[in-house]
Amino acid sequence: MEKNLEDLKIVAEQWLNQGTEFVQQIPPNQLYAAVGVLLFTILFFFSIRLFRRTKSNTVLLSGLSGSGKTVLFYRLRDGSSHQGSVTSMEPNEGTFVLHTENTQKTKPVHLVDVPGHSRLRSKLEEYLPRAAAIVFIVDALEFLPNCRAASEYLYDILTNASVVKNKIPVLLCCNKTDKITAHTKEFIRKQMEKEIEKLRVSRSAVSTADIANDFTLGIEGEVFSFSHCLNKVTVAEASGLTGQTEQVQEFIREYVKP
Ligand SMILES: Nc1nc2c(ncn2[C@@H]2O[C@H](COP(=O)(O)OP(=O)(O)OP(=O)(O)O)[C@@H](O)[C@H]2O)c(=O)[nH]1
Ligand SMILES: [Mg+2]
Repeated sequence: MEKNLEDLKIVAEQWLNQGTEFVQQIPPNQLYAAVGVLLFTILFFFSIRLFRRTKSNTVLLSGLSGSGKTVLFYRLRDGSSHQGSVTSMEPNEGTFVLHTENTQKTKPVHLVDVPGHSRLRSKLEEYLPRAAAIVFIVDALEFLPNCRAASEYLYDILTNASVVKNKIPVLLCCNKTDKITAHTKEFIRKQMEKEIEKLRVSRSAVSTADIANDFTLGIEGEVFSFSHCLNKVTVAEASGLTGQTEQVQEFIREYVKP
């Protein structure tokens, strides 16, 4: 046993000597280069890990005033049907695990309910650069009178520089589908595409003077469709009031991963 250990020691020493000799033979330049490459690779993998860890978990709830953002916010947080009804004057934010999740595996979501009042819209721009995803809420009951205003708001979001550059996914959420008079998501999608097409034509006519919209939308020469957007736009139905929020939760979970 002891002899074996001695032999092993001798072999190890021989290897060590051979190793040092080999290193001494290499020109110093090559040695520095090799060490440099090694360090660079290690740093590179570390930075990738760091980047992954700091991936945003911010999801924005936006949409016109009265579309149901605040009700949906509390529904996702607590599962309760907190009555909205008063217009929000401040963004409502919170970091929590969606109330239906089992808390062990899932990453908490930083949810921000941005007021829809036109004077408070600028708040949205502060949050857009950090957003991982946007839920754009539309009132499916009172849709037609609000169609133009909602489309304009969505147009501004879809042409915002950070939304386009970061390809932030957008969920077009048709809310209040608990009432039978609510319009279907297909109808809402088509109407909004038509309205955005009109906006696109009228705004490109004044494009050189218009600096508010950073990017042009859709494919030139083709009628606008959400599928032309660089970022993914999906359509869903929900009711914050009665708690049918599965599609919204599914969307959030897709973009806020542990
Ligand atoms: N039927 C029905 N009504 C809803 C639903 N969600 C919200 N509402 C009603 O719509 C109204 C506005 O809801 P809020 O959540 O306050 O709207 P908001 O989007 O936060 O509005 P602002 O804060 O002004 O931007 C309230 O009277 C709610 O009761 C829903 O799913 N179904
Ligand atoms: Mg509100």
